Amino acid sequence: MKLLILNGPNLNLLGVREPEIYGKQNYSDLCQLIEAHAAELGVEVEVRQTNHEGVLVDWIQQARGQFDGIVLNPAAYTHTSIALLDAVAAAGLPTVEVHISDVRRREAFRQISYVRAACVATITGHGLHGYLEAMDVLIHLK
Ligand code: CA2
Repeated sequence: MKLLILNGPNLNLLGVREPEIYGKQNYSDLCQLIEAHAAELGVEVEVRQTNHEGVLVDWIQQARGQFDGIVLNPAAYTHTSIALLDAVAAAGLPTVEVHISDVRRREAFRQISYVRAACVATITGHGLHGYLEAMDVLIHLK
């Protein structure tokens, strides 16, 4: 089994600013946590981050036939992007939406998630551990 972990804009800044919202661990720590969990689960994993919406769309399209599931933190594009919703729906791969912070307890504009409609689950507010929980969800689907 091979999982694709996708991160949207500004998540490369983890640990650099706003530790009260996103924690003190940085993006490299996140990658290491994911890779260690993948090794425990005995699955392959690829972790990517981009600041560009179209790049996320390209990666989701290309995942079909290459990966068995996607963990997606679209960051701010969660709240704006119908293109990502369409890409996830078209890819036909089980996709779990993850948010580090608890978006349900934040601003009104963060209450909308377009991509959620095409996802098999959403994990929000569990910090970096949410990515590991999302991987667990995907491996138990098969
Ligand atoms: O809680 C999450 O994971 C979010 O997807 C993070 C996004 C935010 O727009 C979503 O509403 C919720 C923001 C990612 C930016 O991350 C930063 C981390 C450290 C410093 C600055 C930004």
